[in-house]
Amino acid sequence: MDHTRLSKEIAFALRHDPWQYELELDDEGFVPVGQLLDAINGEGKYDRRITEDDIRHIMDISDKQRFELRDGMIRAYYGHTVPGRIRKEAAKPPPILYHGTSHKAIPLIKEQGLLPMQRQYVHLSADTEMAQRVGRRRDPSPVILTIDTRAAAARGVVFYIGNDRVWLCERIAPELISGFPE
Ligand code: HQG
Repeated sequence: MDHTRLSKEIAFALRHDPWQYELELDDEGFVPVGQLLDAINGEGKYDRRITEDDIRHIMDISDKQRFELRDGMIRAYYGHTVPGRIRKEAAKPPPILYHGTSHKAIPLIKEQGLLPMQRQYVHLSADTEMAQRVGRRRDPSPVILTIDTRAAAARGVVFYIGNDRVWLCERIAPELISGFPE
């Protein structure tokens, strides 16, 4: 049983293309876990039937908190590209948040600020270790930008909780970002 493949497939279904699985996300991004399992099992891609225990196992062994299981429902905590905004909980973030990105993206970020790009929200990290990890997906030696969240909030930026290490927000103007390389 390939749990990494299953985790990627569940992320794909819950973040990007629920319709392919005949699923409909509610306004917080939840679907009934039974419907998700039926859809995946219907494809017959894995060497046996997938159960809720497989999902719990993925969540236990994962390096990141990607999914939430609650009362027979499951959702992705962050990463959505589906049209129709997933409702997130606004909250007060720590004073500094981080964003790990590639050197290549820096000229445009300097000009435009951080934009959600394909996703619904800009993703920020609560600590530099997570920002490094996010940035290394795109650059072996990523740039770690820092955001003064109090200054941003004073300028009207609303922050939302993704998981315990990921925060979400709308665009961040360049003036609110520090840490650009020389
Ligand atoms: C960059 C993964 C040009 C931005 C991760 C990033 C995270 C700009 C890329 C989560 C820009 C978007 C999200 C601008 C931002 N011009 N480039 N104005 N503004 N960018 O993947 O934050 O493992 O959509 O810096 O770990 O990298 O899938 O966002 O490089 O938590 O669970 O455009 O996804 O989680 O890339 O990653 P993404 P992200 P999972």
